Amino acid sequence: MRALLFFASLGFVAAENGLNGWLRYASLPCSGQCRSNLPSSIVILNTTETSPVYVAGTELQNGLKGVYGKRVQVKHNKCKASSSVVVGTVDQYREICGAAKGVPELEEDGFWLDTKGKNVQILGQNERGALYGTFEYLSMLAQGNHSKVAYATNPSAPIRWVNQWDDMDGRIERGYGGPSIFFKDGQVVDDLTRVAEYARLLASIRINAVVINNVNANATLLSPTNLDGVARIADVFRPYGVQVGLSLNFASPQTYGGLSTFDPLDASVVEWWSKITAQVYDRVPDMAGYLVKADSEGQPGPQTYNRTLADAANLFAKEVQPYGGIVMYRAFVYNKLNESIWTDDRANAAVDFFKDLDGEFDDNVVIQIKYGPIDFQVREPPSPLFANLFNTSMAIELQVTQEYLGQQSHLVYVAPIWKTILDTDLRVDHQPSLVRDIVAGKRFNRKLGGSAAVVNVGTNTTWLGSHLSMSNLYAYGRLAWNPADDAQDILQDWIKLTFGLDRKVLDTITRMSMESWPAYEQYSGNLGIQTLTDIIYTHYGPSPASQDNNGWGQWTRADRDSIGMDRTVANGTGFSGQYPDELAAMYENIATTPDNLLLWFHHVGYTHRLHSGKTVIQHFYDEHYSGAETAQTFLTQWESLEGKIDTERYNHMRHFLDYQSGHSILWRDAINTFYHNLSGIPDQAKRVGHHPWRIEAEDMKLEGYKTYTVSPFETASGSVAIVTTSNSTAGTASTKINFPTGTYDLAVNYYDIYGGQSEWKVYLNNREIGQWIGNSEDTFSHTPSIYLDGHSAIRIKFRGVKVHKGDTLKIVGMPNGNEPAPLDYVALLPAGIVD
Ligand code: GCW
Repeated sequence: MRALLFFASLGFVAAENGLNGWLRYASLPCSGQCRSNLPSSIVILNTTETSPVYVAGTELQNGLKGVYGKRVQVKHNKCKASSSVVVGTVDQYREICGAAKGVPELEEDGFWLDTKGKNVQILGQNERGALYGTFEYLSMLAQGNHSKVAYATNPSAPIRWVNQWDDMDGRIERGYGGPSIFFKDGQVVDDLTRVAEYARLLASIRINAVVINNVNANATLLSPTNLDGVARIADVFRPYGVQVGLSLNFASPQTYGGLSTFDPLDASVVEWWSKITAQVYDRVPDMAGYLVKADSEGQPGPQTYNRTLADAANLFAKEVQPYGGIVMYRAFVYNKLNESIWTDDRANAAVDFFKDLDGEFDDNVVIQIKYGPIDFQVREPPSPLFANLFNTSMAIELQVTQEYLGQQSHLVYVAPIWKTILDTDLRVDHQPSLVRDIVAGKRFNRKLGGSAAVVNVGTNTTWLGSHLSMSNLYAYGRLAWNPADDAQDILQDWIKLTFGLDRKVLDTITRMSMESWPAYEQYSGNLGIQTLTDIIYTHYGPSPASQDNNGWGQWTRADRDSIGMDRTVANGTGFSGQYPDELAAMYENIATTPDNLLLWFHHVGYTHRLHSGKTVIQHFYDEHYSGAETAQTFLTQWESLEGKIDTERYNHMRHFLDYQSGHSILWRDAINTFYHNLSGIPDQAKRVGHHPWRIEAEDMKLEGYKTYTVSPFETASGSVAIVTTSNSTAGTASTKINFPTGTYDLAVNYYDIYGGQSEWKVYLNNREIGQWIGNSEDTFSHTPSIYLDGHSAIRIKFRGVKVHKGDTLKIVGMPNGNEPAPLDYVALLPAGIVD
């Protein structure tokens, strides 16, 4: 008996690999009233196995069995008097069961959920809605919520899409969860099991379409064999109510079709696209539409022929229109610029390119606009294009994949960023004009509108690369349906579904997640300066200098005295004037610009005083310390959940959060060192450049190791690291410890580069106290680097090491492949010190 109880109490922490995401249907206790509330049969009003309503029945059966251990029969097309759950469309219900009393008029994809009556009623406006309602009901049950409710809910907007940036070779651009679930070696994969599982996750958050290939599109997707593959993919998504869309390469008629031109107004080009479109719809009659990135970042477009972006969009719009398809045309169009021209500004591009075309797009064209004017940065104001198109449909583009936000190796709950954008009132014509109402089509009376998020799930069982990053996908779906929802409420539903109902688990993950974006902003780029990452290479670790002196236009214009983009009308790029009057006036003036966007809009001296009273430079220093300090607590907060979360997911996240705690220190030091060096202004708190508990590797006694000057310099402590002198024999770095006798955490900063897996061992007086392998390219999600830099820098920690003054510390590094066992420094940290 005791043994049984023991196992029963452990039941909820059985190992899990993340594959089921938030749809785990983990077992919950249920007796008495709870049991009698459970339906004893499921009535499904459609017998076609590939229909969403049928799928809903199977899902309900699995859910009731998983959560409450109750096996329930599915009955088709037989309305029962009581104690059943009925799923179908309102029309099916009327036809088979009679009047649908009390059910209000529903909008497309909307549903009615009633748990008050004798039967639970889940009725959709269409089949998709019925499936959404089923997932809603199951979400309640899985959260132990048995309340009696009766309500209808409708989507805020018809477009609730996801984009995948999957390449035909199976790689995913900016994907951190492994290779594609769709493509491999130029073709659609045979086994679509993971596609079905993705479809299920998407349906549960009410996503109605997925664009399966990269916007940097490869025309070979249009080959007959690959279109057959697309048809197979669409067949897998269809039962879940998810339509498939395709990204197009604008030059396809020429590069793939063999025509001499891809001019959108040329008759042969139009005809070519007609044929292709017919071939697509022949195989996928409900294809959602096309997504087009053109004239951007090297992608071909209409500008080659001096045609407008509207000419291009309308070409496709006319092709898909007879089939009911739409064209998502991306506003991410910009040219390379010259930084020495003070008035040049990439942020201006979208409005410059699109404003004058307002009203020229066909009705089934939707302009897909990234939330900010640059590119998914840690802080941006909303794109002013939202306030400049009145006769054109729009959708907001968000990014679930954390390209500029730690690439899933850092915990960053992104929904609060999206909320700051969606909830901004742009005051068009001095009237309330929330971004969320504009993109939903409500503000300017557009039928189409909504959102698209770049998701980039891969074949990893965590989908995105890390378990906690799945909150971002879940939140995206919830906000696409109702952008007025609260980011923390959404998060908490996700936590309960993903990790169970334990109060401490809920409170802890809530706190960590809600603190995560603010902390990341603090250590990666504050005051609106953007994510100070390496924009030329991996977009991951720190490299503030990479922003400037190139044509990409993500400039900071930092010099020794001052920093920031002057985007004023009076003296700068004029960007602030792209907003409606009230916002334009606010951003034009330093005094009324919020501190968190100061350097986005203004170029100021490092000693300029913020509203907070601090100087810009001191604010930088302080924020970086504060953000990194918060990131240390993510690890300890998570560790407080040991035993409350299954071992597999617990260990995985512990590994990631441990890494983040170290990498946040790297960020802190790199950014602070960089601006300290540039400005020459000391940190009032004397932290920057002072590391009393560190021993630099280059100061140790080296055998088989040599010094190496790291670039960018700020990504090594003291700008120098050490590497082995040969790529096949071990190097040794040793030193006598001069710190007081005591117990320390020993931190070692090293570099783990792509192309080798070195091994390091640490000894204290010849006693081994720890070892590790440079295999982070296999164990973490972010893009690896082949250099010693801010991406490859890692900190590993050995806790509670007893040290006597005068002990000898020795690190032996065995190089492997291209990786010369690099070391930066060692820190001996007394309790409570983060150096
Ligand atoms: O920021 C850039 C990304 C590119 C991406 C592009 C886009 C798909 O770094 O990888 O290309 O945005 O959104 O088109």
